Amino acid sequence: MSVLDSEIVATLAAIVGAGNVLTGDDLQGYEQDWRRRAQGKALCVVRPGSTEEVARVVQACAAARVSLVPQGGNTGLVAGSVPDASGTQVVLSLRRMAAVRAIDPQNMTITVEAGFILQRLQETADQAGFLFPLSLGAEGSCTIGGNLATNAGGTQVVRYGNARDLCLGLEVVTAQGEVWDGLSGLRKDNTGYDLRDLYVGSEGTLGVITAATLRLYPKPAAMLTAWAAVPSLEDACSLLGMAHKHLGASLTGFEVMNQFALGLVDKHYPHLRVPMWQETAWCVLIELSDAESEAHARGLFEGMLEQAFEQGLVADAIIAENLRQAHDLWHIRESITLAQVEEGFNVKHDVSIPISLIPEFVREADAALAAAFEGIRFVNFGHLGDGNLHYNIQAPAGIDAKAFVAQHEERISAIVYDTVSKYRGSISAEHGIGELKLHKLPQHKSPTALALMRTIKGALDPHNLLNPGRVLSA
Ligand code: FAD
Ligand code: 2HG
Ligand code: ZN
Repeated sequence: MSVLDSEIVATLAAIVGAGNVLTGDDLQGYEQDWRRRAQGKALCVVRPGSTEEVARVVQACAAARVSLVPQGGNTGLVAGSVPDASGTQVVLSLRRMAAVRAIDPQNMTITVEAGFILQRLQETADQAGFLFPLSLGAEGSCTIGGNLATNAGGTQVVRYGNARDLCLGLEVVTAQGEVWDGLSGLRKDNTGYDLRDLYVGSEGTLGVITAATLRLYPKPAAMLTAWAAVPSLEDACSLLGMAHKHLGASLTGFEVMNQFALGLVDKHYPHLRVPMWQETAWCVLIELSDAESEAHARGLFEGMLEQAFEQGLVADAIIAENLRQAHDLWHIRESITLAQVEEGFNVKHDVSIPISLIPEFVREADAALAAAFEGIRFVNFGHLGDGNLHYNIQAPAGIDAKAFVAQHEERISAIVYDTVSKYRGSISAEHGIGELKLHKLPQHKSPTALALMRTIKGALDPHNLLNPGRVLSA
Protein backbone atom coordinates (compact mmCIF):
# COMPACT_ATOMS: atom_id res chain seq x y z
CA MET A 1 0.00 0.00 0.00
CA SER A 2 1.44 3.40 -0.96
CA VAL A 3 1.75 6.24 1.55
CA LEU A 4 -1.22 8.01 -0.05
CA ASP A 5 -3.31 4.84 0.13
CA SER A 6 -2.40 4.36 3.79
CA GLU A 7 -3.36 7.95 4.46
CA ILE A 8 -6.83 7.60 2.97
CA VAL A 9 -7.40 4.31 4.84
CA ALA A 10 -6.38 6.03 8.08
CA THR A 11 -8.67 8.99 7.34
CA LEU A 12 -11.61 6.64 6.71
CA ALA A 13 -10.83 4.73 9.91
CA ALA A 14 -10.95 8.01 11.81
CA ILE A 15 -14.45 8.63 10.45
CA VAL A 16 -16.09 5.20 10.87
CA GLY A 17 -13.83 3.52 13.43
CA ALA A 18 -10.94 1.18 12.59
CA GLY A 19 -13.17 -1.90 12.93
CA ASN A 20 -15.33 -0.67 10.09
CA VAL A 21 -12.55 -0.35 7.55
CA LEU A 22 -11.72 -3.76 6.12
CA THR A 23 -8.57 -4.69 4.25
CA GLY A 24 -6.70 -7.84 3.22
CA ASP A 25 -8.47 -11.20 3.54
CA ASP A 26 -11.66 -9.57 4.86
CA LEU A 27 -12.43 -8.18 1.40
CA GLN A 28 -13.24 -11.39 -0.44
CA GLY A 29 -17.04 -11.30 -0.20
CA TYR A 30 -17.06 -7.68 -1.38
CA GLU A 31 -14.78 -8.08 -4.38
CA GLN A 32 -16.56 -10.78 -6.35
CA ASP A 33 -20.03 -10.46 -7.84
CA TRP A 34 -22.86 -12.95 -7.28
CA ARG A 35 -22.50 -14.54 -10.73
CA ARG A 36 -18.71 -14.84 -10.41
CA ARG A 37 -18.31 -12.85 -13.58
CA ALA A 38 -16.14 -10.12 -12.06
CA GLN A 39 -13.32 -10.37 -9.56
CA GLY A 40 -12.10 -6.96 -8.43
CA LYS A 41 -9.52 -5.74 -5.94
CA ALA A 42 -10.40 -2.98 -3.50
CA LEU A 43 -8.17 -0.59 -1.59
CA CYS A 44 -10.51 -1.22 1.34
CA VAL A 45 -14.15 -1.63 2.32
CA VAL A 46 -15.62 1.13 4.46
CA ARG A 47 -18.76 0.49 6.50
CA PRO A 48 -20.32 3.73 7.75
CA GLY A 49 -23.08 3.61 10.35
CA SER A 50 -24.87 6.89 9.65
CA THR A 51 -25.65 9.35 6.88
CA GLU A 52 -23.22 11.81 8.42
CA GLU A 53 -20.45 9.20 8.25
CA VAL A 54 -21.31 8.44 4.61
CA ALA A 55 -21.07 12.16 3.82
CA ARG A 56 -17.67 12.44 5.52
CA VAL A 57 -16.39 9.31 3.75
CA VAL A 58 -17.47 10.72 0.38
CA GLN A 59 -15.87 14.09 1.19
CA ALA A 60 -12.60 12.43 2.17
CA CYS A 61 -12.52 10.29 -0.97
CA ALA A 62 -13.44 13.27 -3.16
CA ALA A 63 -10.61 15.33 -1.65
CA ALA A 64 -8.15 12.51 -2.38
CA ARG A 65 -9.76 11.79 -5.80
CA VAL A 66 -10.37 8.20 -4.79
CA SER A 67 -13.36 6.55 -6.44
CA LEU A 68 -16.12 4.77 -4.53
CA VAL A 69 -18.26 1.75 -5.35
CA PRO A 70 -21.50 1.75 -3.32
CA GLN A 71 -22.55 -1.77 -2.33
CA GLY A 72 -25.64 -3.23 -0.67
CA GLY A 73 -26.23 -6.99 -0.62
CA ASN A 74 -23.95 -7.60 -3.64
CA THR A 75 -26.67 -9.66 -5.36
CA GLY A 76 -26.70 -7.58 -8.56
CA LEU A 77 -26.54 -9.60 -11.76
CA VAL A 78 -24.62 -7.18 -13.99
CA ALA A 79 -21.34 -6.85 -12.04
CA GLY A 80 -21.98 -3.26 -10.97
CA SER A 81 -21.39 -3.57 -7.23
CA VAL A 82 -17.78 -4.75 -7.06
CA PRO A 83 -14.57 -2.74 -7.46
CA ASP A 84 -12.45 -2.87 -10.60
CA ALA A 85 -9.11 -4.71 -10.58
CA SER A 86 -6.95 -1.62 -9.89
CA GLY A 87 -6.79 -1.98 -6.11
CA THR A 88 -7.45 1.76 -5.81
CA GLN A 89 -11.23 1.90 -5.29
CA VAL A 90 -13.04 2.03 -1.98
CA VAL A 91 -16.12 -0.16 -1.57
CA LEU A 92 -18.74 1.78 0.38
CA SER A 93 -20.87 -0.87 2.05
CA LEU A 94 -24.25 0.37 3.31
CA ARG A 95 -25.02 -2.82 5.22
CA ARG A 96 -24.58 -1.29 8.69
CA MET A 97 -27.19 1.35 7.95
CA ALA A 98 -30.24 -0.79 8.66
CA ALA A 99 -32.55 1.17 10.95
CA VAL A 100 -36.26 1.82 10.59
CA ARG A 101 -36.51 5.59 10.89
CA ALA A 102 -40.30 5.93 10.89
CA ILE A 103 -43.59 4.23 10.11
CA ASP A 104 -46.51 6.53 9.31
CA PRO A 105 -49.66 4.40 9.23
CA GLN A 106 -51.94 7.21 8.06
CA ASN A 107 -49.64 8.28 5.25
CA MET A 108 -49.05 4.55 4.62
CA THR A 109 -45.27 4.96 4.44
CA ILE A 110 -42.17 3.50 6.02
CA THR A 111 -38.77 5.19 6.11
CA VAL A 112 -35.77 2.90 6.33
CA GLU A 113 -32.03 3.19 5.87
CA ALA A 114 -30.40 1.94 2.69
CA GLY A 115 -28.86 -1.22 4.15
CA PHE A 116 -32.21 -2.61 5.29
CA ILE A 117 -32.65 -6.14 3.87
CA LEU A 118 -35.70 -6.43 1.62
CA GLN A 119 -37.12 -9.48 3.39
CA ARG A 120 -36.89 -7.69 6.74
CA LEU A 121 -38.74 -4.79 5.20
CA GLN A 122 -41.55 -7.10 4.08
CA GLU A 123 -41.67 -8.58 7.60
CA THR A 124 -41.59 -5.16 9.30
CA ALA A 125 -44.43 -3.93 7.10
CA ASP A 126 -46.40 -7.10 7.86
CA GLN A 127 -45.95 -6.65 11.61
CA ALA A 128 -47.26 -3.09 11.25
CA GLY A 129 -50.36 -4.42 9.46
CA PHE A 130 -49.32 -3.52 5.91
CA LEU A 131 -47.92 -5.04 2.76
CA PHE A 132 -44.61 -4.00 1.21
CA PRO A 133 -44.94 -5.68 -2.16
CA LEU A 134 -41.45 -5.67 -3.70
CA SER A 135 -40.53 -9.33 -4.01
CA LEU A 136 -37.60 -11.10 -5.68
CA GLY A 137 -35.49 -14.22 -5.39
CA ALA A 138 -32.62 -12.41 -3.65
CA GLU A 139 -34.87 -10.76 -1.03
CA GLY A 140 -33.10 -12.53 1.85
CA SER A 141 -29.87 -10.66 1.12
CA CYS A 142 -30.48 -7.67 -1.16
CA THR A 143 -30.95 -4.23 0.39
CA ILE A 144 -33.51 -1.53 -0.22
CA GLY A 145 -30.71 0.84 -1.28
CA GLY A 146 -29.60 -1.67 -3.93
CA ASN A 147 -33.21 -2.26 -4.99
CA LEU A 148 -33.68 1.45 -5.58
CA ALA A 149 -30.28 1.96 -7.17
CA THR A 150 -31.17 -0.75 -9.72
CA ASN A 151 -34.90 0.03 -9.87
CA ALA A 152 -35.52 -3.66 -9.21
CA GLY A 153 -38.61 -5.37 -10.59
CA GLY A 154 -39.44 -8.85 -9.34
CA THR A 155 -42.69 -10.75 -9.27
CA GLN A 156 -45.39 -8.26 -8.24
CA VAL A 157 -44.76 -5.50 -10.76
CA VAL A 158 -48.03 -6.18 -12.62
CA ARG A 159 -49.96 -4.78 -9.66
CA TYR A 160 -47.54 -2.59 -7.70
CA GLY A 161 -44.88 -1.47 -10.17
CA ASN A 162 -41.07 -1.45 -9.97
CA ALA A 163 -39.02 -0.24 -6.98
CA ARG A 164 -39.32 3.27 -8.45
CA ASP A 165 -43.10 3.18 -8.11
CA LEU A 166 -42.83 2.21 -4.46
CA CYS A 167 -40.53 5.08 -3.55
CA LEU A 168 -41.91 8.40 -2.29
CA GLY A 169 -38.68 9.95 -1.11
CA LEU A 170 -34.93 9.54 -0.83
CA GLU A 171 -32.03 10.73 1.24
CA VAL A 172 -28.89 10.88 -0.88
CA VAL A 173 -25.26 11.80 -0.30
CA THR A 174 -24.02 13.59 -3.41
CA ALA A 175 -20.66 13.09 -5.09
CA GLN A 176 -19.45 16.20 -3.22
CA GLY A 177 -20.48 14.72 0.13
CA GLU A 178 -23.54 16.91 0.67
CA VAL A 179 -26.74 15.43 2.06
CA TRP A 180 -29.95 15.88 0.08
CA ASP A 181 -32.93 15.20 2.37
CA GLY A 182 -35.76 14.29 0.04
CA LEU A 183 -37.59 12.02 2.48
CA SER A 184 -40.85 13.85 1.98
CA GLY A 185 -43.34 10.99 1.70
CA LEU A 186 -45.36 13.18 -0.65
CA ARG A 187 -47.50 11.67 -3.37
CA LYS A 188 -47.56 14.90 -5.32
CA ASP A 189 -44.66 17.32 -5.70
CA ASN A 190 -44.17 19.23 -8.92
CA THR A 191 -41.52 21.68 -7.77
CA GLY A 192 -39.16 21.22 -10.68
CA TYR A 193 -37.00 18.33 -11.87
CA ASP A 194 -37.65 15.04 -10.13
CA LEU A 195 -34.37 14.31 -8.32
CA ARG A 196 -35.76 11.18 -6.73
CA ASP A 197 -36.41 9.60 -10.10
CA LEU A 198 -32.96 10.61 -11.26
CA TYR A 199 -31.26 8.71 -8.45
CA VAL A 200 -33.55 5.67 -8.67
CA GLY A 201 -31.97 3.31 -11.22
CA SER A 202 -28.68 5.23 -11.35
CA GLU A 203 -26.70 2.18 -10.06
CA GLY A 204 -24.50 4.13 -7.68
CA THR A 205 -23.15 6.44 -10.39
CA LEU A 206 -24.86 9.71 -9.34
CA GLY A 207 -25.13 9.59 -5.55
CA VAL A 208 -25.23 7.28 -2.54
CA ILE A 209 -28.74 6.44 -1.34
CA THR A 210 -28.73 6.44 2.45
CA ALA A 211 -32.45 6.20 3.25
CA ALA A 212 -35.83 5.96 1.54
CA THR A 213 -39.49 6.60 2.26
CA LEU A 214 -41.57 3.84 0.71
CA ARG A 215 -45.23 3.20 0.04
CA LEU A 216 -47.09 0.65 2.13
CA TYR A 217 -50.25 -1.08 0.95
CA PRO A 218 -53.18 -2.63 2.79
CA LYS A 219 -52.73 -6.36 3.23
CA PRO A 220 -55.00 -8.29 0.88
CA ALA A 221 -57.66 -10.47 2.54
CA ALA A 222 -56.44 -13.43 0.50
CA MET A 223 -53.62 -14.36 -1.84
CA LEU A 224 -53.99 -17.30 -4.19
CA THR A 225 -51.50 -18.88 -6.54
CA ALA A 226 -52.26 -20.97 -9.62
CA TRP A 227 -49.90 -23.04 -11.78
CA ALA A 228 -50.97 -23.95 -15.28
CA ALA A 229 -49.53 -25.90 -18.19
CA VAL A 230 -49.97 -23.96 -21.44
CA PRO A 231 -49.29 -25.32 -24.93
CA SER A 232 -47.57 -22.26 -26.41
CA LEU A 233 -46.24 -18.80 -25.65
CA GLU A 234 -49.12 -17.36 -27.70
CA ASP A 235 -51.50 -19.17 -25.35
CA ALA A 236 -49.63 -17.78 -22.34
CA CYS A 237 -50.06 -14.24 -23.71
CA SER A 238 -53.78 -14.82 -24.37
CA LEU A 239 -54.14 -16.20 -20.85
CA LEU A 240 -52.48 -13.06 -19.50
CA GLY A 241 -55.05 -10.93 -21.36
CA MET A 242 -57.82 -13.09 -19.90
CA ALA A 243 -56.33 -12.74 -16.41
CA HIS A 244 -56.32 -8.94 -16.71
CA LYS A 245 -59.96 -9.00 -17.79
CA HIS A 246 -61.21 -11.48 -15.18
CA LEU A 247 -59.09 -10.50 -12.21
CA GLY A 248 -58.65 -6.76 -12.79
CA ALA A 249 -56.51 -5.07 -10.16
CA SER A 250 -56.40 -8.35 -8.20
CA LEU A 251 -53.86 -9.76 -10.65
CA THR A 252 -50.52 -9.30 -8.87
CA GLY A 253 -48.13 -11.58 -10.74
CA PHE A 254 -47.92 -13.49 -14.00
CA GLU A 255 -44.76 -15.52 -14.61
CA VAL A 256 -43.86 -17.80 -17.48
CA MET A 257 -41.33 -20.68 -17.54
CA ASN A 258 -40.30 -22.87 -20.46
CA GLN A 259 -39.93 -26.62 -20.23
CA PHE A 260 -36.15 -26.56 -20.25
CA ALA A 261 -35.98 -24.08 -17.36
CA LEU A 262 -38.31 -26.25 -15.28
CA GLY A 263 -36.41 -29.36 -16.35
CA LEU A 264 -33.25 -27.83 -14.85
CA VAL A 265 -35.04 -27.32 -11.53
CA ASP A 266 -36.30 -30.90 -11.68
CA LYS A 267 -32.80 -32.18 -12.47
CA HIS A 268 -30.91 -30.26 -9.78
CA TYR A 269 -33.60 -30.04 -7.09
CA PRO A 270 -35.80 -33.14 -7.59
CA HIS A 271 -37.22 -32.78 -4.06
CA LEU A 272 -39.08 -29.64 -5.21
CA ARG A 273 -41.37 -31.83 -7.36
CA VAL A 274 -42.06 -29.48 -10.27
CA PRO A 275 -45.66 -29.96 -11.37
CA MET A 276 -46.70 -30.56 -15.01
CA TRP A 277 -43.38 -29.61 -16.48
CA GLN A 278 -43.36 -32.39 -19.05
CA GLU A 279 -46.97 -31.83 -20.13
CA THR A 280 -46.54 -28.74 -22.30
CA ALA A 281 -43.84 -26.45 -23.66
CA TRP A 282 -44.63 -23.75 -21.06
CA CYS A 283 -46.03 -23.33 -17.59
CA VAL A 284 -47.31 -20.15 -15.98
CA LEU A 285 -47.60 -19.04 -12.39
CA ILE A 286 -50.38 -16.60 -11.63
CA GLU A 287 -50.92 -14.73 -8.39
CA LEU A 288 -54.08 -13.05 -7.29
CA SER A 289 -54.58 -10.79 -4.28
CA ASP A 290 -58.15 -10.32 -3.22
CA ALA A 291 -59.54 -7.56 -1.03
CA GLU A 292 -62.68 -9.60 -0.11
CA SER A 293 -62.01 -13.21 0.87
CA GLU A 294 -60.34 -16.45 -0.14
CA ALA A 295 -63.67 -17.85 -1.33
CA HIS A 296 -64.10 -14.84 -3.59
CA ALA A 297 -60.56 -15.20 -4.91
CA ARG A 298 -61.04 -18.93 -5.58
CA GLY A 299 -64.28 -18.20 -7.43
CA LEU A 300 -62.50 -15.65 -9.65
CA PHE A 301 -59.61 -18.01 -10.38
CA GLU A 302 -61.84 -21.03 -11.08
CA GLY A 303 -64.08 -19.03 -13.41
CA MET A 304 -61.10 -17.81 -15.37
CA LEU A 305 -59.37 -21.18 -15.60
CA GLU A 306 -62.60 -22.90 -16.74
CA GLN A 307 -62.87 -20.48 -19.61
CA ALA A 308 -59.17 -20.94 -20.40
CA PHE A 309 -59.65 -24.74 -20.58
CA GLU A 310 -62.63 -24.32 -22.90
CA GLN A 311 -60.59 -22.14 -25.22
CA GLY A 312 -57.64 -24.57 -25.18
CA LEU A 313 -55.29 -22.02 -23.59
CA VAL A 314 -54.60 -24.27 -20.63
CA ALA A 315 -53.94 -28.04 -20.67
CA ASP A 316 -53.81 -28.59 -16.92
CA ALA A 317 -53.88 -26.38 -13.82
CA ILE A 318 -53.83 -26.38 -10.04
CA ILE A 319 -54.75 -23.72 -7.52
CA ALA A 320 -52.65 -23.88 -4.34
CA GLU A 321 -54.72 -25.24 -1.44
CA ASN A 322 -52.90 -23.20 1.20
CA LEU A 323 -50.03 -20.79 1.78
CA ARG A 324 -47.53 -23.63 2.13
CA GLN A 325 -48.38 -24.95 -1.35
CA ALA A 326 -48.30 -21.44 -2.80
CA HIS A 327 -44.88 -20.91 -1.27
CA ASP A 328 -43.65 -24.21 -2.74
CA LEU A 329 -44.79 -23.19 -6.23
CA TRP A 330 -43.04 -19.84 -5.94
CA HIS A 331 -39.95 -21.56 -4.62
CA ILE A 332 -39.77 -23.63 -7.82
CA ARG A 333 -39.98 -20.46 -9.90
CA GLU A 334 -37.32 -18.69 -7.82
CA SER A 335 -35.01 -21.73 -8.08
CA ILE A 336 -34.50 -21.45 -11.84
CA THR A 337 -31.60 -19.00 -11.42
CA LEU A 338 -29.84 -21.34 -8.98
CA ALA A 339 -30.54 -24.42 -11.12
CA GLN A 340 -28.85 -22.60 -13.98
CA VAL A 341 -25.81 -22.01 -11.80
CA GLU A 342 -25.72 -25.75 -11.01
CA GLU A 343 -25.87 -26.55 -14.72
CA GLY A 344 -22.87 -24.33 -15.47
CA PHE A 345 -21.96 -20.94 -16.88
CA ASN A 346 -24.69 -19.27 -18.93
CA VAL A 347 -25.39 -16.13 -20.89
CA LYS A 348 -28.14 -13.97 -19.40
CA HIS A 349 -30.42 -11.59 -21.26
CA ASP A 350 -32.88 -9.61 -19.16
CA VAL A 351 -35.00 -8.13 -21.93
CA SER A 352 -38.36 -6.48 -22.33
CA ILE A 353 -40.53 -6.54 -25.44
CA PRO A 354 -44.08 -5.32 -25.99
CA ILE A 355 -46.16 -8.25 -24.73
CA SER A 356 -48.00 -8.62 -28.03
CA LEU A 357 -44.68 -9.22 -29.84
CA ILE A 358 -43.09 -11.67 -27.42
CA PRO A 359 -44.01 -14.92 -29.24
CA GLU A 360 -42.68 -13.54 -32.51
CA PHE A 361 -39.51 -12.28 -30.84
CA VAL A 362 -38.84 -15.66 -29.23
CA ARG A 363 -39.48 -17.57 -32.47
CA GLU A 364 -37.07 -15.35 -34.37
CA ALA A 365 -34.31 -15.26 -31.73
CA ASP A 366 -34.58 -19.04 -31.10
CA ALA A 367 -34.25 -19.78 -34.81
CA ALA A 368 -31.28 -17.45 -35.35
CA LEU A 369 -29.40 -18.83 -32.33
CA ALA A 370 -30.15 -22.47 -33.07
CA ALA A 371 -28.84 -21.98 -36.61
CA ALA A 372 -25.65 -20.31 -35.37
CA PHE A 373 -24.87 -22.58 -32.38
CA GLU A 374 -25.83 -26.20 -32.70
CA GLY A 375 -27.18 -27.74 -29.52
CA ILE A 376 -27.51 -24.60 -27.41
CA ARG A 377 -30.23 -24.72 -24.81
CA PHE A 378 -32.80 -22.03 -24.07
CA VAL A 379 -33.63 -21.20 -20.47
CA ASN A 380 -36.51 -18.87 -21.10
CA PHE A 381 -38.60 -17.61 -18.21
CA GLY A 382 -39.63 -14.41 -16.52
CA HIS A 383 -42.21 -11.82 -15.76
CA LEU A 384 -44.55 -12.17 -18.74
CA GLY A 385 -47.03 -9.80 -17.11
CA ASP A 386 -44.40 -7.05 -17.48
CA GLY A 387 -43.21 -8.12 -20.94
CA ASN A 388 -39.91 -9.08 -19.27
CA LEU A 389 -38.16 -12.30 -20.29
CA HIS A 390 -35.01 -13.81 -18.86
CA TYR A 391 -33.93 -15.17 -22.20
CA ASN A 392 -30.88 -17.09 -21.03
CA ILE A 393 -28.63 -19.38 -23.00
CA GLN A 394 -27.04 -22.51 -21.63
CA ALA A 395 -24.11 -24.15 -23.44
CA PRO A 396 -24.74 -27.40 -25.34
CA ALA A 397 -24.84 -30.42 -23.02
CA GLY A 398 -21.58 -32.17 -22.21
CA ILE A 399 -19.14 -29.42 -23.21
CA ASP A 400 -17.06 -27.01 -21.12
CA ALA A 401 -19.70 -24.34 -20.42
CA LYS A 402 -17.22 -21.74 -19.18
CA ALA A 403 -15.13 -22.00 -22.33
CA PHE A 404 -18.25 -21.93 -24.51
CA VAL A 405 -19.50 -18.76 -22.83
CA ALA A 406 -16.07 -17.10 -23.05
CA GLN A 407 -15.85 -17.88 -26.76
CA HIS A 408 -19.41 -17.19 -27.90
CA GLU A 409 -21.10 -14.79 -25.46
CA GLU A 410 -20.51 -11.72 -27.61
CA ARG A 411 -22.07 -13.21 -30.71
CA ILE A 412 -24.96 -14.83 -28.84
CA SER A 413 -25.83 -11.54 -27.16
CA ALA A 414 -25.46 -9.64 -30.41
CA ILE A 415 -28.07 -11.88 -32.02
CA VAL A 416 -30.42 -11.54 -29.06
CA TYR A 417 -30.03 -7.77 -28.65
CA ASP A 418 -30.34 -7.07 -32.38
CA THR A 419 -33.63 -8.97 -32.33
CA VAL A 420 -34.69 -7.06 -29.19
CA SER A 421 -33.97 -3.75 -30.93
CA LYS A 422 -35.87 -4.86 -34.02
CA TYR A 423 -38.94 -5.28 -31.79
CA ARG A 424 -38.26 -1.96 -30.05
CA GLY A 425 -37.50 -3.70 -26.78
CA SER A 426 -34.98 -2.96 -24.01
CA ILE A 427 -31.71 -4.82 -23.38
CA SER A 428 -32.15 -4.34 -19.63
CA ALA A 429 -35.63 -4.68 -18.20
CA GLU A 430 -34.81 -4.84 -14.49
CA HIS A 431 -31.20 -5.80 -13.69
CA GLY A 432 -29.48 -2.63 -14.93
CA ILE A 433 -26.39 -2.04 -17.06
CA GLY A 434 -23.57 -2.35 -14.50
CA GLU A 435 -20.36 -3.42 -16.17
CA LEU A 436 -21.53 -6.43 -18.11
CA LYS A 437 -23.80 -4.51 -20.49
CA LEU A 438 -21.78 -1.32 -20.63
CA HIS A 439 -20.36 -1.91 -24.10
CA LYS A 440 -23.76 -2.89 -25.48
CA LEU A 441 -25.55 0.30 -24.48
CA PRO A 442 -24.25 2.59 -27.26
CA GLN A 443 -25.61 0.19 -29.89
CA HIS A 444 -29.07 0.06 -28.35
CA LYS A 445 -29.70 3.53 -26.93
CA SER A 446 -30.03 6.64 -29.02
CA PRO A 447 -27.00 8.97 -29.21
CA THR A 448 -29.22 11.77 -27.93
CA ALA A 449 -30.26 9.79 -24.88
CA LEU A 450 -26.65 8.81 -24.17
CA ALA A 451 -25.46 12.41 -24.53
CA LEU A 452 -28.13 13.57 -22.06
CA MET A 453 -27.05 10.85 -19.64
CA ARG A 454 -23.42 11.95 -19.93
CA THR A 455 -24.42 15.56 -19.28
CA ILE A 456 -26.22 14.52 -16.11
CA LYS A 457 -23.29 12.39 -14.94
CA GLY A 458 -20.84 15.21 -15.68
CA ALA A 459 -22.93 17.73 -13.77
CA LEU A 460 -23.50 15.60 -10.67
CA ASP A 461 -20.17 13.79 -10.50
CA PRO A 462 -17.68 15.91 -12.48
CA HIS A 463 -14.63 13.97 -11.30
CA ASN A 464 -16.23 10.61 -12.09
CA LEU A 465 -15.71 9.29 -8.57
CA LEU A 466 -18.96 7.39 -8.04
CA ASN A 467 -18.93 3.89 -9.52
CA PRO A 468 -16.93 4.98 -12.58
CA GLY A 469 -17.18 2.81 -15.67
CA ARG A 470 -20.64 1.54 -14.77
CA VAL A 471 -23.72 2.45 -16.85
CA LEU A 472 -21.56 4.88 -18.88
CA SER A 473 -18.01 4.18 -19.98
CA ALA A 474 -15.40 6.30 -18.22
P1 FAD B 1 -25.90 -4.56 -4.98
O1 FAD B 1 -25.77 -5.79 -5.78
O2 FAD B 1 -25.01 -4.42 -3.82
O3 FAD B 1 -25.70 -3.28 -5.94
C1 FAD B 1 -26.39 -3.17 -7.15
C2 FAD B 1 -26.08 -1.79 -7.78
O4 FAD B 1 -26.63 -0.77 -6.97
C3 FAD B 1 -24.59 -1.46 -7.89
O5 FAD B 1 -24.40 -0.67 -9.03
C4 FAD B 1 -24.30 -0.65 -6.64
O6 FAD B 1 -23.20 0.23 -6.81
C5 FAD B 1 -25.60 0.10 -6.45
N1 FAD B 1 -25.97 0.37 -5.06
C6 FAD B 1 -26.19 -0.52 -4.07
N2 FAD B 1 -26.57 0.11 -2.96
C7 FAD B 1 -26.56 1.44 -3.24
C8 FAD B 1 -26.85 2.61 -2.48
N3 FAD B 1 -27.24 2.54 -1.22
N4 FAD B 1 -26.72 3.81 -3.09
C9 FAD B 1 -26.34 3.90 -4.40
N5 FAD B 1 -26.06 2.82 -5.14
C10 FAD B 1 -26.17 1.61 -4.57
N6 FAD B 1 -33.48 -8.21 -9.78
C11 FAD B 1 -34.70 -7.83 -10.22
O7 FAD B 1 -34.89 -6.68 -10.61
N7 FAD B 1 -35.74 -8.71 -10.25
C12 FAD B 1 -35.62 -9.99 -9.83
O8 FAD B 1 -36.56 -10.76 -9.89
C13 FAD B 1 -34.34 -10.41 -9.35
N8 FAD B 1 -34.16 -11.66 -8.89
C14 FAD B 1 -32.91 -12.04 -8.48
C15 FAD B 1 -32.73 -13.37 -8.03
C16 FAD B 1 -31.49 -13.78 -7.60
C17 FAD B 1 -31.30 -15.21 -7.14
C18 FAD B 1 -30.39 -12.88 -7.60
C19 FAD B 1 -29.04 -13.30 -7.11
C20 FAD B 1 -30.57 -11.57 -8.03
C21 FAD B 1 -31.82 -11.15 -8.47
N9 FAD B 1 -32.04 -9.84 -8.91
C22 FAD B 1 -33.27 -9.46 -9.35
C23 FAD B 1 -30.91 -8.88 -8.96
C24 FAD B 1 -30.61 -8.16 -7.62
O9 FAD B 1 -31.06 -8.87 -6.55
C25 FAD B 1 -31.22 -6.79 -7.62
O10 FAD B 1 -30.59 -6.03 -8.61
C26 FAD B 1 -31.13 -6.06 -6.27
O11 FAD B 1 -31.94 -4.91 -6.37
C27 FAD B 1 -29.71 -5.64 -5.89
O12 FAD B 1 -29.69 -5.22 -4.52
P2 FAD B 1 -28.34 -5.29 -3.68
O13 FAD B 1 -28.58 -4.67 -2.36
O14 FAD B 1 -27.80 -6.67 -3.66
O15 FAD B 1 -27.41 -4.34 -4.56
C1 2HG C 1 -35.61 -13.65 -11.70
O1 2HG C 1 -36.61 -13.15 -12.20
C2 2HG C 1 -34.33 -12.85 -11.66
O2 2HG C 1 -35.63 -14.77 -11.17
C3 2HG C 1 -33.11 -13.60 -12.16
O3 2HG C 1 -34.49 -11.64 -12.28
C4 2HG C 1 -33.17 -13.91 -13.62
O4 2HG C 1 -31.56 -15.65 -13.48
C5 2HG C 1 -32.04 -14.76 -14.16
O5 2HG C 1 -31.67 -14.55 -15.31
ZN1 ZN D 1 -36.50 -11.24 -12.98
